[in-house]
Amino acid sequence: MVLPHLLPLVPAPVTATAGEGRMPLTAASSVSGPAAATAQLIDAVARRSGIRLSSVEGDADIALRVDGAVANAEGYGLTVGERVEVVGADEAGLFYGIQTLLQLLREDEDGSWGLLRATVADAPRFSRRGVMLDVARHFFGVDGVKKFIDATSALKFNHLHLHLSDDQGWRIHIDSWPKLTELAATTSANGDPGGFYSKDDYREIVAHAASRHMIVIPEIDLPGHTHAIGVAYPELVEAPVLNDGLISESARLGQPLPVAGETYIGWGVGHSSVRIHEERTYDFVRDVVRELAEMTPGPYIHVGGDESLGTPQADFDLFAARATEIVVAAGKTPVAWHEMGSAADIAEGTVGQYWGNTTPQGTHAEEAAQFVARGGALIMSASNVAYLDMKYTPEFPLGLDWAAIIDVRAAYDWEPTAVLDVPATAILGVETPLWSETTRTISEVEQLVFPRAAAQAEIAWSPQTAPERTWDSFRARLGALAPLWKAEGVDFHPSPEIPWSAR
Ligand code: TNX
Repeated sequence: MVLPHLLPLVPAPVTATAGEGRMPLTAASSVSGPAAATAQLIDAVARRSGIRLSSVEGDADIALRVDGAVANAEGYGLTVGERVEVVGADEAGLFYGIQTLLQLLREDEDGSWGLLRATVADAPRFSRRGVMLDVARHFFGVDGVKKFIDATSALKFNHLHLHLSDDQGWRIHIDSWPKLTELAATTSANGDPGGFYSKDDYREIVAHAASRHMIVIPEIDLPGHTHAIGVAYPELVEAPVLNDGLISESARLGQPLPVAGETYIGWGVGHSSVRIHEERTYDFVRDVVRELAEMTPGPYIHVGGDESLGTPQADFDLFAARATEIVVAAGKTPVAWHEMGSAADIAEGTVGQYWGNTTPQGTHAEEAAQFVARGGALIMSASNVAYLDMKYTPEFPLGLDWAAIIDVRAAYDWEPTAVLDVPATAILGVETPLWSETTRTISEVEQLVFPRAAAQAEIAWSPQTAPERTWDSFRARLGALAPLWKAEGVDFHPSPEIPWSAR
């Protein structure tokens, strides 16, 4: 279905009115405004169209500016008439206005370029619009992560959660515990090559994210998902607990079982735990959190807490209280997967990340509610809709299927405030995670992430009641992103649910 007057914008803006025709864009077109924003626009237009806009002072065809009088944080106004004006409420707002402008840039049948005439006023529904990249199961280098930042920030995501450690590898250099990256970073899941970020690498990622208005949230997964720590420092980690599920799943997949002190390359979960009653464990956590805090300008440090099946509940409770307190003492806000809500004494203000089903199972909803009761809030990552590592179809070559098969429509069709029985104000927003058991390259990551991340971007950004918040509208608008992704070399999955456009 073609909707002629539908502006091809994802996520849908608060208000957008299409004007008549296009404003031509040529090599003679000029742009003025703040240096960073101007340079980003010029480069993106050049990558897409080959046209290199000239940067001028004063009167320009495209005027970019920041004006504090525009009300909403991260908001912007945009008009394309005879000229273009993009006004951000702040620098982030200007950046998002530019992303919208780039979606209005279209190629004509004769190969000429123009900007669709439009008037847009926009601001986000949720201040938290996150993506997660698991760099532990498979490692992705700095350039790959930067590309991931570019493509997700273009959809107006503003947080990047990096899952920096898991059973299969430790991915960030820590000066006070150097064997982590010396001994526990060389391999990935399936025995694939590993890797790690030096502190400079990490700072480079943080700076690149900041230039795209994304806050990095580093995660060290504790007290479970810690087998790799024991490869480097055996005294910190208990012997693996081999539960029946792990044994049968490993046999089914033909994967080895974890062996204490040896690199683990399978996909099993729930077998590892740090030693809860050794003070040295807390020296370790304190040092790691301190070093992470020093190089992380964002306010959060994520301490994991998921699937600690090998940690007795009383020990888990004790650990959760101490680990979240250590983060607070380092001057940061702790974030944890929702299971940490099973512990009575998590630090006040800890943010929970809900990864259960949209119909909560077992004790998941209670655990999530505990964060709110302790003065914290929640990030919604419902696994049966927002997990980017689930397959699109049962036959899709990449991804897992334990939470659901998630086609684009299923990814689009959920409401983050309707999952848990907590006040709507306790929901900070959405995070959509990519776990990397099956993805070895950024290109494979992109096939799972795009287009479904665009569905989560719209859920997180667009007003719930906007007229364009329908599947029919979304799929038509989404299809128009194909030429943008092609220009940026994003290896999106051309799902047959979507009418992909050529230009
Ligand atoms: C569950 S979701 C996990 C991860 C796996 C993922 C695979 C969560 C907090 N833990 O350890 O990678 O499933 O989909």
